[in-house]
Amino acid sequence: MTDDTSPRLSELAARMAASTRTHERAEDGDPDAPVLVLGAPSDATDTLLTTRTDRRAFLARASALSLAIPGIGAALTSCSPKGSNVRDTVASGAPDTSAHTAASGAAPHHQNSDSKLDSSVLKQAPHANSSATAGAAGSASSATYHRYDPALPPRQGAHLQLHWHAREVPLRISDDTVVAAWTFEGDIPGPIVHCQVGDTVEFTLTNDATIPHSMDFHAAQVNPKEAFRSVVKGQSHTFTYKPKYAGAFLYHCGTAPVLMHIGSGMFGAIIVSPREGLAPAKEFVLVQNEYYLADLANGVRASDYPKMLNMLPDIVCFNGRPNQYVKEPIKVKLGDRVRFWLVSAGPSHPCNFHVVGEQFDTVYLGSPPGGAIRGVQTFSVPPGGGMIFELVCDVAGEFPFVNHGFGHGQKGAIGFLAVEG
Ligand SMILES: [Cu+2]
Repeated sequence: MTDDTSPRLSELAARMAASTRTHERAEDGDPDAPVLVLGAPSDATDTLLTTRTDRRAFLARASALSLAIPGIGAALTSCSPKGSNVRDTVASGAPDTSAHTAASGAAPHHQNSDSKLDSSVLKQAPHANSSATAGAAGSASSATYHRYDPALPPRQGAHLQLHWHAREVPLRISDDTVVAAWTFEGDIPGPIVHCQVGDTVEFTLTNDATIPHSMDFHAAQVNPKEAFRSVVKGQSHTFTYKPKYAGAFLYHCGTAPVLMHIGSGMFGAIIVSPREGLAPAKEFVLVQNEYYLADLANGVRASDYPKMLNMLPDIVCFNGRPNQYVKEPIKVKLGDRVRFWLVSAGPSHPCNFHVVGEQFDTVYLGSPPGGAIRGVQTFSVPPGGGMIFELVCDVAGEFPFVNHGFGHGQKGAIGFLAVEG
């Protein structure tokens, strides 16, 4: 949903980024060398990311950018798992597709992308220079658009066993845009998870991608160094938790730089219903995110890390596709109670949620059914947060739901709630 005739914020952002960056050519040298540093402009290096090779090198090493994000590296430095609820595979060959792939007798082999250990893995990897861009470009033309179903799926049992794969895919998010996506399970957002307070969530991540990835569930209370550790290509990692509070929670890849991993598509929602239940309603899940995209190359637009740092997105949208619920509205009946479980994935901006022509009779800031506030016009959900918005459709019509920060609404964070009489 882009307008090619008007000035693009992305171009302005790219110019700003170009004026504030210098690069050190790392593709033939030490993979530990920074590929992005802030400093004085340099004519010789401004073109460094303009070729396919350089973009691939940039993306392949994006996970080694801890130099650009102090603190994150330390937070995610690997350690040996000792918790009884965590286990890993250690095989470094083909991806293990088994849901239970612990190899308890072997030596642990854990990596984080920002650690020296992970850098050495990247150095040894046979496809260390490949990336989402390279993998996605080959089949970009065959990427077909599909609407992301916003309906809250039924609760998936008291003991969820989820085995997901981190994958790099070309993903068509609109008629004219295919992004080089880093994903959970091949889509943006990843699958919607629905459980109840006290259920057991047993989660396994297998990494099919070249660079390390990980999983951070905001619904969990666990030791992040163990549960949320990075997983290198071909390995699997399992952890288990029981959600303590009800709510709409973000999950995301936590591998450094987290900005790059969330910004490239590795996020989604886990909905935790309260044991006591809520009023009957038509229930939908909306996850807002931003895209920061490089220029078109080989049919796809890769993620643009300098743009992410500048926080000027090209697209802001619900459930991964700009304006998708304008094209195909969310339909309900007159008299229905509608419940939106809304999560802001960011990576950097909130969702100021509003329904034009309506008011929320109930908004839960967290842990429904307690703590409800009434008669709300707009409420801001911070990046990394989730809230629940309810309204009763007592008037027929087509009601736009928007990010009322209209710069972001204009970039795609808008849809229609069609109330049919
Ligand atoms: Cu990741």
